[in-house]
Amino acid sequence: SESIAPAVESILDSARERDGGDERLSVEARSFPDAVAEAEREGRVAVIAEVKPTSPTTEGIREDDPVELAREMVAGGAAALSVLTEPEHFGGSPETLRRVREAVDVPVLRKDFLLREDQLDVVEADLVLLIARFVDDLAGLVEAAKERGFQPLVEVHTREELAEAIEAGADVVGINNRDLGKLEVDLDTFERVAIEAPEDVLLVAESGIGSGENVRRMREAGADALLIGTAIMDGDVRENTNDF
Ligand code: IGP
Repeated sequence: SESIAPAVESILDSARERDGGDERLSVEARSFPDAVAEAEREGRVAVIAEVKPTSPTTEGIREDDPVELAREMVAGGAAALSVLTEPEHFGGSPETLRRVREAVDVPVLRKDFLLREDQLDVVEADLVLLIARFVDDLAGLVEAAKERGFQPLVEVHTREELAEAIEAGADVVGINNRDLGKLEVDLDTFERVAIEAPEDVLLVAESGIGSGENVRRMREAGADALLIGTAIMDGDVRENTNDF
């Protein structure tokens, strides 16, 4: 198989070690498709704003209070939030997600490297990220997520992975512009992969979006929603997530 960046290997090593929950969760998820439709009705681009204290491609740790940030993001027009729960490489935690979800009323995505069913049972969220490249039994994990009430957001980077995601029953697909092999961002990725997506799938453009030009480009290529971390965390567009 293709090579994976050492940083990502290290993330996966710790993800395999991470405990699951003892008890199967049952969540009442806030509807992501409804949140996207509402944004559209109100003439806003549906932005999933990400609370990401750090990452393997970020220098230093952002000290902002995640709950404060989350409130600002929603006040600024974010249709949904994404909260990192990976502790060792992204500075996240399940507790942060719990506090953020309590403080806002938009859908919240759990951003992590979930590999097993029991790892779904760690904290309630509305959406859970499942990365096609890393999950062995994707259809099984999609099903397990749905059984608990989560809306799975299946992340892909290639056309082959998109086909796998659809086959596995994904209704929401994130196309990651960042290659987890080289850790490089290329917005062509979304354009290349999105043309293969069935009409009824909700498409999220992920990573590397930091300008109005980038937003327009992803929208034109068929993005229903945009996942934006760095540009918002660095304050470029925090006050108004739609004002690039
Ligand atoms: C956000 P950016 O370039 O706006 O900060 O990207 C998001 O797409 C990125 O954080 C991400 C990610 C992931 C993080 C995409 N897929 C999987 C951790 C795990």
